Amino acid sequence: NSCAVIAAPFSGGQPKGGVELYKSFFICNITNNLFRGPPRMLEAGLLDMIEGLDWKVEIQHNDFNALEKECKKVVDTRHIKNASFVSKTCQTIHEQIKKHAALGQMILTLGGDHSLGMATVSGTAAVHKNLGVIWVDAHADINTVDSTDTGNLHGCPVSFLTGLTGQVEGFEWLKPCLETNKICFIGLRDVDEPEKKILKENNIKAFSMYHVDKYGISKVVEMCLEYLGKDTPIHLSFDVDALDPSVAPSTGTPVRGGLSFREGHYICEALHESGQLVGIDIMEVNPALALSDEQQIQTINVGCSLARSALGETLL
Ligand code: DIR
Ligand code: MN
Ligand code: MN
Ligand code: MN
Repeated sequence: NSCAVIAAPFSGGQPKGGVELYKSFFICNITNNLFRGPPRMLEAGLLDMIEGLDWKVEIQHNDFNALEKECKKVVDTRHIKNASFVSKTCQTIHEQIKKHAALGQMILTLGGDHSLGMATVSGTAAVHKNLGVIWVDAHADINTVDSTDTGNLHGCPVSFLTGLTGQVEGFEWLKPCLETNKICFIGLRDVDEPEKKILKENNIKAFSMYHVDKYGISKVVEMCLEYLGKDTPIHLSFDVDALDPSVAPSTGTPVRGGLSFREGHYICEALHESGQLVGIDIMEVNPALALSDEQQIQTINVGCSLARSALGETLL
């Protein structure tokens, strides 16, 4: 069993810096001291933990600073922010993922903001035919370039993947790769009006927090698996803002009333157990937004433990 870890330090899909500080993932089994520790602590964290779960680990580092400077010169397409930077970054990550997935490797991408979902899902979809996606998020991230109010592309990846937004200038490399009946949402509670319309009109499977409360998380995951099909490869795209802010405070757009620590981990454990997982994203961990060291460590740790659960860590 081999796992490619794609480190994607990228924040161009939304306005808040810090989400590109992916290195925190590698120094995560931590105390305060360790977090502030020297670079040799790098890779002492999550990668070792994953190896401990019997994966052969291959790490793909990325640095988008030069690309960012280059893209700053490009004028934005209409009101869409950083379109060029987002597109070029996503194309790079897409190619990396396609390469690793083609080798039969499990893909774990550490964001970075959720505009990277364009890259991760399209990357695994290029290799795994008939891919299904479980998108765990407070938000539906399905705004089109016409419906987006903020112009932030982390609110749009699903409309790009499904082709609902149509071909966008500068994103020619990204072709629709996901049918609208091959995605399930879990955890929604902050969905824009146009997004609600898009979800309804396209009959997209979505379990909001209301449904999590109503059915319980195990039933919700079971319904997702049934809906997508028992033999379909599955990509889990987990935005940590799906978790309640008391569980994952250090993220760009926290929304109250989210998944508990266990509900979040249950999703990951159950999907691992299904044997259908081919890709995992842990997105929107932003160490820079914490109000305290404790919040920062808590959020980084929860990102790491979600990843471990999806990679097979069990409680017994
Ligand atoms: C909002 C917020 N729907 C937007 N989206 C967020 O900007 O399109 N996604 N926060 O994570
Ligand atoms: Mn998201
Ligand atoms: Mn979100
Ligand atoms: Mn987001």
